[in-house]
Amino acid sequence: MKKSLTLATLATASAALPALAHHGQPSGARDGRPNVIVILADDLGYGDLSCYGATRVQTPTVDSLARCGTRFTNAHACAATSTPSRYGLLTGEYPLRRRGTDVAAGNAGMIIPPERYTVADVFRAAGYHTAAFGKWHLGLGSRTAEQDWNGQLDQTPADLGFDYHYIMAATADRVPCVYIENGRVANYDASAPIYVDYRRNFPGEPTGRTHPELLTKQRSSHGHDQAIVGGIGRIGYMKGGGRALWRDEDIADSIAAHAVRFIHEHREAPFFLYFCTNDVHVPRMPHERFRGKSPMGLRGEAILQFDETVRQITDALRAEGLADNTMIILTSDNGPVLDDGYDDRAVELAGDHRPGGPFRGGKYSSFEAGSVVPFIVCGTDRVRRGHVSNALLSQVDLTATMAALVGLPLPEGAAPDSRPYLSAWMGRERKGRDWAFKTGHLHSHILRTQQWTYIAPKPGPAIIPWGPVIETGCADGPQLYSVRRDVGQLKNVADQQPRVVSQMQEILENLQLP
Ligand code: NG6
Ligand code: CA
Repeated sequence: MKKSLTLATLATASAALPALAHHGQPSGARDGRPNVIVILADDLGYGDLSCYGATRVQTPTVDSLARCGTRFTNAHACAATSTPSRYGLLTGEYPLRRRGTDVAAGNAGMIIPPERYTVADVFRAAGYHTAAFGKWHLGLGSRTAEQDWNGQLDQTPADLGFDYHYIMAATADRVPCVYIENGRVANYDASAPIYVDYRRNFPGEPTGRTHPELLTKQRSSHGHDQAIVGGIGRIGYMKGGGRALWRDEDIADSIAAHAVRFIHEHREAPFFLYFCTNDVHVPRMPHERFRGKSPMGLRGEAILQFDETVRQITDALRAEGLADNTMIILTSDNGPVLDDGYDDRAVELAGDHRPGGPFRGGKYSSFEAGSVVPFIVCGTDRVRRGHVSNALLSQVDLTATMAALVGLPLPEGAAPDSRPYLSAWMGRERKGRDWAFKTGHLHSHILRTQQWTYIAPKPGPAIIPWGPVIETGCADGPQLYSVRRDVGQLKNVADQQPRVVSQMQEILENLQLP
C-alpha cells in the first residue's frame, strides 16, 4: 500500500513541480542533492557536550560540527524516553496518538505500522539510498514475543523505507544482545539458536538475581537482573547467541564501521543515514581505549566514545569528498540520567558536571531537561555557519522538513504532526515553531513556547520511585514556568498567569490527543 503511495507521490511531484522534476527520479545521479545523516545519540543531555558548555568532558568533533553549522539552544525531542521520542522523530506523528509507544521490550513487535509514512520513505521517494544503524528500539516482527530470531524477521525497518539496516533490536540493556542485519541476526551461529522471553527464564540459565557472582563486568543498581550476557545483567531472558552475541565494548565501533562501509559503497548516489548510537545509554561499557580517559568514569568515557564515533563518520565523508555535500543533523533522543540501573559510579564521579545544562529534571521527567536536547545542523552551504540559534524546533518536524529539503510533497495523511521548518533548521530563520508539544512523565502533556513551558496536571510522585533520582515534574495542578527568565523552572506562575494557562490549554485541546 505504501509503495503505491510513494509512486503516486513521485508522479504528482513531477507533474506539479516541473522545475524540481528531477528530484523525484530515483536515479543514481546526485543532481546536487545533499546526503543527509541524522546522528541520534542516546540519553545525551543538553549539558553533555563542550559546545553546550560542558567543561569536565571535551567533545572536539561535535564542537567542530557546531562551528561549521548552526547550534540550536531550543530544540525538543517528542518525549523524555527513547521509544516514543524515536516514534515521533521517524513518523512525524506524536507518539501519544499511537498505543504501545512506551519504552519497548526487546521482543516487542514493530511499533511503527508498515503503512505509516516515515522520513526514510521521504528519502526513498526522492531516489536516495536509505539505511538505519545502531539502536532501534521500535520493535521488530509482526507479533510481540513471537519472533523467530533464528530466521528472517517478517517486519523490519525495510518495511519503513530503509533499504539497509544494521541495528540492535532494542537497547544494550535489553535482550536479544545481537545485531540484526536486514532482518536476520548478523554473524548467526547455528550451533547456538536464539530464544528470547520477557516473562519466564529458560531452565538452567543463570540470571543476575540468582547468580550475581557472574556479573563480572558491571553490577546492577536497579533492575537488570535477568539474563546475563558478557558478564552484564540485562532486562529480559535470553538463551543462545554464541558467536553472534555482541561484545559491549565493540558496539560503537561495530555500528560505525557498518555506516562507514555504507558511505563508501554509496559515495556516488545520494544517501540518507539514520545513525543511532548506543552511547551514552546504559550499560556504559566503552571500548578499552577510552578507559581511564575521563574524570567522570564510564559515563564520561561513553561521551568521548560518542565524539569519536562522530569523527569516524565525518572522516569517511571527508575521505570520499562528501563533507561539503552531506547534511548532518546531530541530536539526542531524550535528556540525561546518571544512575540508570548499573553501578557505574556516574553519580559519584559527575563532580560539578551538569548533564542537563541549566534545565531542571532529566530523562523521564516532564521538566525541561527530559526533552530539551542538543541539536546541531551542518554540512552544506545551505546551513548558516558558526551560528547559534534560539529558534524553537521539534524533532517531530524532521519528516516534513526533509520532504521540503528534497522538494517532495508528503502524501495525504503522512506525518500529521510534522511541519516544514527548513529555513529555521538551516539557521536562516530566527523564530521556528510557535509552540512544541512533548510527552513527559506518565504521559504528561507539555507545551513549550519561546517564553513559557506549561505542564498539564498529572498526579504522581515527585521523584521517580523505582531507581533514578530524578524529579518527575508531576503535580496535581497546572504548572507554568517562564523559562525565558526562569530557565531552571523554580517558580510555578500558573496562578499569576491564568490567561497564559488557558491559552496553553486551548492549544493542547486542539491537538485532540487521546
Ligand atoms: C528503564 C531501565 C533503564 C533504561 C530505560 C529506557 C530499569 C531499572 N531501567 O526501565 O535502564 O533502559 O528503561 O531507556 O530497567 S531509553 O533511553 O531506552 O528510553
Ligand atoms: Ca534514550
